[in-house]
Amino acid sequence: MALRAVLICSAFLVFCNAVEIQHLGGQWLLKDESGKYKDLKAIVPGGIYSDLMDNDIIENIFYGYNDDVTRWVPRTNWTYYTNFTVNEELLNFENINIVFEGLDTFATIAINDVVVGQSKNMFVQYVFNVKDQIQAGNNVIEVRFQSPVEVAENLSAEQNKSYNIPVNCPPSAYRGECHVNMIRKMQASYSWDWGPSFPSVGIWKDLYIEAYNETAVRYIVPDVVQSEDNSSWTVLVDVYFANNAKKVIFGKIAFELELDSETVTQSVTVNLIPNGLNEVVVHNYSIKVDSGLLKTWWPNGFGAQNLYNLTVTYSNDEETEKSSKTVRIGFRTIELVQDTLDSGLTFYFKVNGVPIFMKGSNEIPIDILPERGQNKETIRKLLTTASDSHMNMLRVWGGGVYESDYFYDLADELGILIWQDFMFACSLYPTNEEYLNNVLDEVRHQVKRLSSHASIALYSGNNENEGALVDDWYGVRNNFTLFKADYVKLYIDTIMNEFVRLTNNRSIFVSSSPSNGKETESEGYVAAHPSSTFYGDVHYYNYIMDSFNSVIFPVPRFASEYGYQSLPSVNSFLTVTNSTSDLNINSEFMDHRQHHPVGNSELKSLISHQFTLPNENSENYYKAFIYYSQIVQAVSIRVETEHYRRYRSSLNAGGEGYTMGALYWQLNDVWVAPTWSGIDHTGKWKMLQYYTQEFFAPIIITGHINAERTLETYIVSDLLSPVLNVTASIQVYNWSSLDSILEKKLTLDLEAGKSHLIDSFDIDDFLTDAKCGELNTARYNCLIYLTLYKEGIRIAPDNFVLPDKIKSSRVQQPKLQLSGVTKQSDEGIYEIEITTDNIALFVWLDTNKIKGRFSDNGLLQVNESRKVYFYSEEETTAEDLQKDLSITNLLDDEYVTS
Ligand code: BMA
Repeated sequence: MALRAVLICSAFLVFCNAVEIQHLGGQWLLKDESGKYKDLKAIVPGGIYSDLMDNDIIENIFYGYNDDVTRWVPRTNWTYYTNFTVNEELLNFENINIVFEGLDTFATIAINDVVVGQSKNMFVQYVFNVKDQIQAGNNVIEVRFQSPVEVAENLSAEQNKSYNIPVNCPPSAYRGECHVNMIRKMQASYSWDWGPSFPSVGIWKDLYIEAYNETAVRYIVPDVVQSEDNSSWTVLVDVYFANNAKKVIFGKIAFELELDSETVTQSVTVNLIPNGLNEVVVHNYSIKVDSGLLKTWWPNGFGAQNLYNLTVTYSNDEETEKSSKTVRIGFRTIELVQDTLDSGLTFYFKVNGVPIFMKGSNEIPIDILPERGQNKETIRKLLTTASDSHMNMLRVWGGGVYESDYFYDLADELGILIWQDFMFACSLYPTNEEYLNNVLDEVRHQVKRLSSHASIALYSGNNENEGALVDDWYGVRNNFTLFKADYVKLYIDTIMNEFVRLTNNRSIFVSSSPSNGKETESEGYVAAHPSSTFYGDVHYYNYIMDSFNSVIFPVPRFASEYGYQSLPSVNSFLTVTNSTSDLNINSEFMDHRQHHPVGNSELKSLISHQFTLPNENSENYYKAFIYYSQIVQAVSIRVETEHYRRYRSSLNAGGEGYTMGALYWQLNDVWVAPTWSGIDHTGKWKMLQYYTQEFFAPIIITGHINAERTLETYIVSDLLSPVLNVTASIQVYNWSSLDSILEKKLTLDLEAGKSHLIDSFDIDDFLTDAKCGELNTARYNCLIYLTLYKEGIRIAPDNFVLPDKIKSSRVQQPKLQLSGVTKQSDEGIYEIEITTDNIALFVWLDTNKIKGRFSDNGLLQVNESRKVYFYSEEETTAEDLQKDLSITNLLDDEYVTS
């Protein structure tokens, strides 16, 4: 165990200048209640599954059917224990606490066999006074966890004495545990439609002893406000302090704000006593700074992410004790604009006064095991992928966890705005006093912890719970009044009111996602149609209709969720099974991993709209299915996202439009399985993630065929300035040739932040004129290809429109080749040349062993030669890479076997 004191206050020192912190993490021991397991090695912070895997008591839980095999783990009561020593000096402090940054979830903490505290919420920071229990020399600490599965069952039985609160158990396809809505723990840890059931227990974040005489700075909650004439900013700071035994804190607080070339320093003398909520706080301390001393913070793609340190230091009257904390702040304004339209209200974000279209995705927990969700490398990889893919917003979805400080720090640095849900999802929830007080503790800790981050744009009360109530997902219509009252009690009276008390900022809180925003409020917080396209945000899923056809998609103000499933690649699956027969969509294994009820048959039906699947008995069926599933996902989300982007500047005849956000479902994965993710659990990009880089590009050229068979071509620019004199080209290719047969060129100016309809014409007439064939068959023979250039430089990704379904189109088999691999740089970049003798569709490059990713993938190749780059994550050579590479396309023999 690491015994580290930050600064030891010694009796020999005149000035004891720090609160003493003694970390208790490191090597601990673990036992179960029955005595079967004892003195197992455990790592703290950590969690039960990681420790049991390390001790070889369970196998890799992510492999095979091990989620089923390990169901006993969370049904057992586990105890973590260790010894630690403290020195005499520490005991001299007037206040000695043990602080747990995260306990998952139901723990009783004993020091030297005396119970010092209990926990019941994994999202709360627990501080227990241990002054009377701790002794000089050796101490024993035990953290005794109760089975969360049993606690949830007991709480549900208790609740049922008054009335039942669904969801009780998840659908059987989830293979999960019941009653997670009774407890404050990662809701998805009991299973989800994309994830396994691993209800962990453990000390999942840091723990330490802290000792001080007066106080310690706990939280800094700044609010950054710009003056009306933009000439200055005021930072209004709330500082929260640790309580002390005397209940009075005297001293001085110094504020230090490090700007570009100078540091603003101010201080105030305080005399504080806890308020009625047992908080010690200095409210609204104001620091005014001239705008010339700093640069504003911008979201990714709009400017730099300038961040500044704000340090708050407490010192007691005699200056013998000090406690400091630093947060990084950004100077930016964020407004959620809900202005009146003829029908409904707008719903968009203005950052620094500029309307910004939000492009991004929904983040599910970094890992299903919360301790592994702290892994900085995983977080960095995920968030840099998001920023490299032009994302400017991620939604931290309400069934997971409030992520780590590192996650939000990186979001600040990368300019990724965060839509932060409170952790309630797809269920009804209790509202008894104990439960609500528990939620209040959570809101207080999390809002104070997160609010300094420049990236946080919006908080939402829950995921889909308003919709679930109104659309009666759980069959409670007869009790609607009761559950509506409960809904308001939890999300409005408790969460929202506390949020507003802490932040004084009602405007960045919506009660649910989806919701109708202000309209929901005026309907008493449970609107008649929470998914209305005229207000707020919308979640939209359609697994029935042909998803390559944009006319099926709604026209909302803001699309905060939409998605399609696909399967991870063959190699990713082979990390969790060694049998390729398991990879067949009809296998028992695939059924086990597919948690979305009827998901596999929906996948088949979505694929069959566009493709003819190979014979189910052919040996390559599983490969074809995996590949087709990724194409369908990538193209569908491209079509849907471009549809939303096209609507940023216009309304349709029904008054729908001014769409200002597209966050697809879902960014990442927690196991290898059929899910909605763009990045699989091994970190490998599916075709979708490659497409994301293109459909979220700052400028896109995009076309679609509407219900009247009119081809409409648009250019959408998110840029803050106009782009003059660009050349758009609409070309027609016959499927049988690399030479375009018609080209229509348009020269135009692009306005800033606007979607422009640049041309529209009857697609069948156009293709007939291009000599693709007779009026009623021309669409099978040709393809539309779109490019956008300025002064000879491509300024938007090339794009295409399919005039008909792929299975009806006369796509020809190309001779596709990997013609060469050359090393480009010592940073592991390799250039790959691909040649073809005909148009090649969905060209997919893959490596067998070497880890890395390509610059582009899933390509439509209309040129004889094309260059793609490989960014290797490991040492290799051009020769080895060439041997390891594979290339495939839609009409590869592997996929056309019958
Ligand atoms: C949404 C989400 C999740 C779910 C996803 C896919 O509704 O909020 O609950 O995983 O759909 O079904």
